[in-house]
Amino acid sequence: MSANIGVSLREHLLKHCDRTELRRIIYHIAETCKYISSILGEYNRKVAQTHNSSGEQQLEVDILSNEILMERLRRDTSFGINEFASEELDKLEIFNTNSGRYSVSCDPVDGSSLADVNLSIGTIVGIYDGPILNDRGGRDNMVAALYVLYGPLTTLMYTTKSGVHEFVLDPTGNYVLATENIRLEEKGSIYSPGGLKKDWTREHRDFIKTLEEQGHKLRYSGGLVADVNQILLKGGGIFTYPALVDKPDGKLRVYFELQQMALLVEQAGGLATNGEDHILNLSPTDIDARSPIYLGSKYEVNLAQQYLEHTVAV
Ligand code: AFP
Repeated sequence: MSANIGVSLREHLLKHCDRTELRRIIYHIAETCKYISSILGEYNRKVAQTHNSSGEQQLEVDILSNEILMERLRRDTSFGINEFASEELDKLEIFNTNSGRYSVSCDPVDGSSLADVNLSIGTIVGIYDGPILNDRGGRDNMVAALYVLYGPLTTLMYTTKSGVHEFVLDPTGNYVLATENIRLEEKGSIYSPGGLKKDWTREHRDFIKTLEEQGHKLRYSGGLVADVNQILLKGGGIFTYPALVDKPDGKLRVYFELQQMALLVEQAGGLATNGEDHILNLSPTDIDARSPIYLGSKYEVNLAQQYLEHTVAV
């Protein structure tokens, strides 16, 4: 991991992405997130009278951010985007661009319920070469993943499968490279547990107990982007939102949150599984599919797997 000051996002993309259309899509999304960042303060306490396809209460900022992202991508057909999927939409949108090569799947503002208490939230985006729903699984289907974290700083983390790189939005409104080629340690020192303890399975509870006995510190904000960002920048650890006794698929969505985070973490030398299989091997047919997630350093993810498969040496 190294700091490489002064490099712009446009320059970095030219070096790390040889696909012109893909570079333009990433840059356009990064620019759009600047605008989303500017409206968060105004709309962060306004509750909409609607619910998303998962039945969750929507906030004004969810709807507005989705509209901004979708319409700015739909308008410029030169990007060659065919499908657009969002956690805030009931169904997948087809942009009717016959030459459309790429698809975009996103959570426009993840963690929006934290906005009213000024905790960090983020936009999560995955870019696919072809349709989002197919039998290829995310590792082959996705060509880029990024998130923008709206915190004390606005930062952007991206990969086009040639490493993971962090940019900071500077006071002049430019994304400037802050950290290049982020790598996770084999074993970290923090964990994000996810879900209510009373709803954990025995295997998950035993796993978390072992992490605590080994001295891992609990770090959990309730915002996926901030919690994963901490693991990427603090050298490792594990984020988990497990299968719960009443929700065997957990809470988080495969296509809007988990594939993107899995690609970033794998590119940083980590692992992302549902406790049995790699997240990027999954190819559910339901765009709203959920999955348990164990994501982060290899030691912790593999240890979780041993507990979940009852193979841990006690
Ligand atoms: P919201 O988008 O409804 O705030 O949920 C955030 C989230 O989807 C994800 O960002 C967190 O990791 C997870 O939910 C936290 O869930 P719990 O509140 O159940 O811990």
